[in-house]
Amino acid sequence: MNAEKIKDAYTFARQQYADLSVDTDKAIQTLGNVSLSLPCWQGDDVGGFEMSDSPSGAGGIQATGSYPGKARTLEELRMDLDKAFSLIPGQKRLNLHAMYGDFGEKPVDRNEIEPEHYQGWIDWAKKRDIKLDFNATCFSHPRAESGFTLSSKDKKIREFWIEHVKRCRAISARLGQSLESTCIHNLWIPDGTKDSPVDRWAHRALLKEALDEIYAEKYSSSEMKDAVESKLFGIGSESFVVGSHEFYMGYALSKGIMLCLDLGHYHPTESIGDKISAILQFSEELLLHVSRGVRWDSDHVVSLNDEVRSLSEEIVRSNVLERVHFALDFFDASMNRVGAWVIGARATLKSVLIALLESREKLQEFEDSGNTFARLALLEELKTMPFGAVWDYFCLKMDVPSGESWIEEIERYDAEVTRKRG
Ligand code: RNT
Ligand code: ZN
Repeated sequence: MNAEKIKDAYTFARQQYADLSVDTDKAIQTLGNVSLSLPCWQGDDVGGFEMSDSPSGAGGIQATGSYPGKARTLEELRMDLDKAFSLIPGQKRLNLHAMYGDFGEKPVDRNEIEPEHYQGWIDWAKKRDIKLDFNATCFSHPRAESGFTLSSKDKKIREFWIEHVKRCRAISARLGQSLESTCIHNLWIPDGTKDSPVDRWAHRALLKEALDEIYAEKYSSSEMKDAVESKLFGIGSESFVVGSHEFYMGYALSKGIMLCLDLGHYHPTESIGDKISAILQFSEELLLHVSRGVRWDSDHVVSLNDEVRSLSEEIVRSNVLERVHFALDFFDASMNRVGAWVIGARATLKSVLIALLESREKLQEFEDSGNTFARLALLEELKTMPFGAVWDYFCLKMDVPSGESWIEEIERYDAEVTRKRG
């Protein structure tokens, strides 16, 4: 579609929304300030660039599929990210994992990483006005093989991982300081067991103790903020996960740090949207891992489904857009990896836009007067309003392709770049 047609369609849509007292210009402006943190690990199947051959798979972190062309080096990963970012509207953030440092030719173990190993990322990000977030990597490592890291009964193993996470927090502070944007450090550990243990208590007590040691060091919130991510189960940790939702909810609230809710980490019928207005009564901020759970996999590429829509609706309706941090979390090795980033990011942003285009005043009126029929009827009508025209206009304004025109850009990149990697 050419620019003129996009503008015409937008003019028409703007009027339709205005009739319902919705200001589309304002929605677009708000959407332009939303930033999503893109998962670097989607670019190479959660491989990382360490010089050692580490086992993968702990806690369900295993990408499946063999689509050709994954990034094999830092340079290739950055190049792929440049391509993805060029097709995603809005503010740019990248979520790094510790194993993606620039380690040169020698092995650097997880308890030896330094801020210097991420200087290349800082330089790269600065040039592009991209902000960075960070994650400790407590999996795909011989010392995670037992299924326990921070909650291991082996003191040496525990200390090794405590040291790693402490360093990750210091690195996060450096990233935030250098790029003048608070870096969110998220902690997810794979700890758990396949079968039911008789001693859940000891592992949780050990995890609590380890976390206390890790978070004892304070950093300025303008440099970094902490989040902890729970999980219901993983492959190989079906019966017991040490860092469960209750565990981390208690921990985060008692320490004043953020909870991270991953959409794939709950019971399938549990609504993550519903949790927003509950948790944020007690916590200042929240980190989200926008993902798509399918059966036992919690990390399919995000699509604009009911879960994601209700999540964004609840965030907008609760008026907490500024207190919520969106990160995407998925890894799919069965399709073009760069395209997967773009699909997930555009889907998430669309969900926010749809929520911003809700006819809030009218719905509230109906609800307050007990008119549940009219509330449901209007919600149903809103579903077929022309939000696509608003989205296309937003993309045009942000100078990224609208509609489906970006698909061929990915196909071209696939043929000309990634497929040639062999
Ligand atoms: C795992 C968690 C975690 C990871 C990333 C790679 O179940 O969701 O967030 O996906 O850290
Ligand atoms: Zn996650």
